[in-house]
Amino acid sequence: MGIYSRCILPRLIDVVMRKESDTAERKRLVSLARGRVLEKTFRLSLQGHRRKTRRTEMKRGLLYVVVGLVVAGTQSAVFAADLKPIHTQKTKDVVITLESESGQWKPGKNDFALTFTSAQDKKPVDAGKVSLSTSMAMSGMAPMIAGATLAPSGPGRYRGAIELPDRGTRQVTVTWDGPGGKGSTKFSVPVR
Ligand SMILES: [Cu+2]
Repeated sequence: MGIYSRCILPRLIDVVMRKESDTAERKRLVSLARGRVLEKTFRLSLQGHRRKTRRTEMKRGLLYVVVGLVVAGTQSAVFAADLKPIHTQKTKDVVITLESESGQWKPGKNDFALTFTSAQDKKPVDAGKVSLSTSMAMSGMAPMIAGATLAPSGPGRYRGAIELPDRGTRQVTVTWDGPGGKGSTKFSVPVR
């Protein structure tokens, strides 16, 4: 977690995302931004903003909102046996099902499960190292990106959690690399 969730994420939600009227100002500042302190210093003077951004090492113009969560082992109690599908993605070799208790993603923290089954015989597939990331295009700023690291929780089954700061459709990318093969696929999921 750290600085992103403590400082940047709340600011992003309060300052940037709920104020459509600030679009022009936001664009101006984003073009001056050199890094991650952009949102923290949003309300300070431009002078202060420049001084602070100069200290950062990230590239000019980049604004990252990256929240990676590893929740292996700590969330098993959260899940009941019954999960509802959010999305089913068929690829050539595997069928991937994204599930959660409610069957949909909402703003905030979302626990979810991913299952991999063979497209041929419907058996669980050991997908090895699995990752899931989401991005959302935002006007006037760099895309919002959030990622989750997944932990195995049974044959062909993985669990993770992701923090999604706001509503809107996410482009979801799932990648896997295991004895059953490797691959990646994209689909979209609404957050509502
Ligand atoms: Cu967003």
